Amino acid sequence: MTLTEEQLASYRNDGFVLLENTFSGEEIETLCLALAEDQRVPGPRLITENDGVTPRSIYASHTRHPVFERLVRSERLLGPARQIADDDLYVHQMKVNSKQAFGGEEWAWHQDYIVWRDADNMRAASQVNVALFLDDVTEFNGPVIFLRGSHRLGTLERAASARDHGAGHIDPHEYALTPVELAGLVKQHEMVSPKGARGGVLLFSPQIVHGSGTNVSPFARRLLILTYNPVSAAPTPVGAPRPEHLVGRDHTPLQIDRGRFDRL
Ligand code: 6CS
Ligand code: FE
Repeated sequence: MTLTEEQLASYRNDGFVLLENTFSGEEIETLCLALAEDQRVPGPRLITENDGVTPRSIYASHTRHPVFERLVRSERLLGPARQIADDDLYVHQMKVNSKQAFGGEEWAWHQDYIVWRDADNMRAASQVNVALFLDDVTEFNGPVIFLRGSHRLGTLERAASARDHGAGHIDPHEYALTPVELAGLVKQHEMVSPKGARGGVLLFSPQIVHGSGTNVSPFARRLLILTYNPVSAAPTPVGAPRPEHLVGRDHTPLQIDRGRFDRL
């Protein structure tokens, strides 16, 4: 799996690129079974919706389940990320954001890097986000919306109060852009939501402005998001680091795995 010059140019210019039909339906089934098992065990890594029970996010499944441990090394995810970063990578963070049918809640407009900078002392926006569609993504089930090219604006600073966070997962609403900011940004950066069948892979910049709406459709939208970071750019925490399920501590360079996930 090698990105073409056009795909690399899209990532650099737009801040994202979609690679359709990268994993088969059987492979996605395998991953979803593993996800269901992992989600059954409660713990701080499992974030719920406001009802307190419905899964919203689960972090670091690759540290608990062999299928995900292999997935983060998959040539189809790690390969393109290494091409973009041009460096050895480790997993900074892995999560599955599950937007349930009939009510999976929104993710406020935000950039990712500023959160890791403030919470984890990440010194550069050198990460590559690699998202895998575990469900078909349509205009109906709350797709991620990007502001095309907004990663080139760099870090959009937030008010100091936004940094007043605890030691856990930080929901984007704590770092949300204001309506006035958004209204200004969309004049230069059009809204676009990459959609496609389950098994698609979406690479996106840690600096791109993104958000997503409520899922009012009868179809779930589970999105696995891996954040790779160059080994040479691993952060050194100031004070107590956040828990390991949020900030990967294993900085060993990942080796490519060319295997598939349909036969275990
Ligand atoms: O707490 C975190 O690390 C997560 N929070 C946000 C808003 N973005 C990055 C990351 O997934
Ligand atoms: Fe995000």
